[in-house]
Amino acid sequence: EDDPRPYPSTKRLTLVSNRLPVTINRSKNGQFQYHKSSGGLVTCMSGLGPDQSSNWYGWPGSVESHHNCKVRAELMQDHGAVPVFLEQELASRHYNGFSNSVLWPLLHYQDSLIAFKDCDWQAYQKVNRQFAVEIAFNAADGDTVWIHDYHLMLLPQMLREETEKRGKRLVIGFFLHTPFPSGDMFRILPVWREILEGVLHSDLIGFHAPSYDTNFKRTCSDLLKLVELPTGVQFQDRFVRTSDFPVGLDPEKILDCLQKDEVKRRISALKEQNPNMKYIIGVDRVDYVKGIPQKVDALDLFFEEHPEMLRKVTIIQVAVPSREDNPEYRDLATRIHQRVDEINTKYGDQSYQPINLIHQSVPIEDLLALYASSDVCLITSIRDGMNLVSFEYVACQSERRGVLLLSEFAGASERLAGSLLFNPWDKEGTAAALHRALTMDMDERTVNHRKAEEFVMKNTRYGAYDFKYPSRLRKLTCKNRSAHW
Ligand code: GDG
Repeated sequence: EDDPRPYPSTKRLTLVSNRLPVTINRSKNGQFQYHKSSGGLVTCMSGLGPDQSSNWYGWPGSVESHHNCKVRAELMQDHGAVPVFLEQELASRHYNGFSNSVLWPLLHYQDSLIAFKDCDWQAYQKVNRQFAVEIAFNAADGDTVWIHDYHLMLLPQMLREETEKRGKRLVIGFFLHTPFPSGDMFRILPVWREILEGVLHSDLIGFHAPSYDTNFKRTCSDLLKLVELPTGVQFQDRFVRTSDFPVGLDPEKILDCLQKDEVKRRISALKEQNPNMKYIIGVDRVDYVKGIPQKVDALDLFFEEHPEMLRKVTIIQVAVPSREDNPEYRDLATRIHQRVDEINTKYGDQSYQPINLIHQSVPIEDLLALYASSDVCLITSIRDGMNLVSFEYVACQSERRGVLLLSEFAGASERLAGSLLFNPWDKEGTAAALHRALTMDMDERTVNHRKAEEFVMKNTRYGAYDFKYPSRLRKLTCKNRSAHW
């Protein structure tokens, strides 16, 4: 790993993700406005310093083509972002089609939701090729390119093809933000070979959890008959390193924000509103992988079994709208509303609603005040690559030392010692875990909180990115150079 041979490196890091971390809106007078997007990928990458993230490629969303030049200039100048403009139908087939209706359910073990269409697969290939052509055109020999997530699994291969044509050599890393399933699941995909080989053109492939890394290597050896080693797989004439690199937060940013007067005011307001109420917080995108219906069913059972908890416990569930172009997601939102209404009617009245559903995105100040004021955080993901909400809750709990109730199907469960793990498919077990969390004494909560906090505070951008990822990417790939290039 410490190969001393020099290799060309411009020390330039290019990030690539399907969406840029910036959302574009138009003001009433027609001006373009740029806002930081929210979501897991943006949260975990926002710790990168400006020097390193100065070059980020991605789709900026739909922009009328005659504005492309202006938007490109503004994005590049003010946000270090390089837009890859996609034609609308192509973008939709790539994103709503193959990415979110095939790969997303596949990678999260939801085989009944996979809707494979050849036209979407064609669009996926075209979009990956367009990214490859645009990045290859601008890349310098020796650049490091760090590709993110399941929308761009063909990009490592296509980028090699496009750069080799131009006589350039890149160091390519790929990070998957979702789980990687077992080979038996993965082989459902009619184009499993193309996707696996596409990503295997990386130098280093990263996952959130050791189990995803193991699944990936085992899938490569079972389906492609590659030689599997503890540190990676042999593919064609190169050794591809694979490992787990758990993402982290920037806890200092969160702690600073908690000190803001407006956040403190919100925390006091919540306390004054109802001093004896215990709060359970849930923060999820409205996505079937987050297990919100399972959560609501378990809450129903919990109140049925523990009527003494009524009026003493309130659940605040932030349900952030997501992928609303997809009917599956719209139906899910409707079902959640219906079930929450049923429960509030069954157990509540005008003065008390056990579940407070906030079906919108909330400002970060409100979110942090909610985390800090809650006695329990309930995460019921039926599958989740990592789950950063669990980290954020822990970071906000140094005083209250609330209980993190975490699904064993979230990648975070392999990291956060001190959390209370449960199976979200087991309604009785979930309700029992909830009761245990709400009645746990301070001593036990303190011990548990410290264990989880240790990981969240150490596994920061400094540990995970500045040192571990890009520099390892550069180092680990030295040895491949003679063989591959
Ligand atoms: C994917 C993977 C993996 C949420 N609501 C609001 C808001 N958020 C922020 C949270 C958190 C982020 O969004 C959600 O991150 P998660 O990791 O929990 O979930 P996904 O969005 O599904 O992320 C996941 C992640 O990528 C990173 O690799 O962990 O497994 O599915 O930071 O705070 N932020 C604001 N308002 C909201 O209403 N401001």
